[in-house]
Amino acid sequence: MLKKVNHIGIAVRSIEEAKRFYEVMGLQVEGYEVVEEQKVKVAFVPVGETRIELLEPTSEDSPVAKFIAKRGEGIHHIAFEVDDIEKALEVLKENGVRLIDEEPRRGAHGTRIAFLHPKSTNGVLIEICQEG
Ligand code: CMX
Repeated sequence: MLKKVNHIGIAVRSIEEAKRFYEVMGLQVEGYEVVEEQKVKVAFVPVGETRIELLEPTSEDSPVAKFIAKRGEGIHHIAFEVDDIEKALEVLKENGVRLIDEEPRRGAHGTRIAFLHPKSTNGVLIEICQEG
């Protein structure tokens, strides 16, 4: 069902400040996009066949701002890529995994995404995503 880790989301106060570290490591920060409905600005840092996704809140009531206020900057979620997100959600639900999103929503760069509840996933926010 899962193809690969599509990206690892890291909550940061400022992408502009955070990106220096990745550039020092020889990586390129690209793909800036504001996902308005989730109140986040994202940027991608490709590395091998996966990516780091930097997440910066666009307002104080952004879920990512709340995450940073509660826990500080750090790993926010891990996104697994699937071919068929509806099927993946169906299988997860059938097997008792609690879903935050029953239906896929829009993610960055034309992806369709859904979050699983951290209570079902050992405290880690897991995203399921489908490209295109
Ligand atoms: N890590 C661990 N636990 C988390 C968490 C995180 N990053 N985010 C939320 N939780 C926990 C909460 O503490 C809460 O726990 P309790 O029920 O024990 O209080 C529970 O999960 C539910 O959280 P919530 O905020 O009450 O639930 P919502 O339905 O309001 O929102 C979520 C959940 C994950 C969608 C939201 O918090 C969030 O992070 N939204 C931003 C998502 C994002 O990163 N979007 C950009 C994606 C772009 C892309 O990848 O393409």
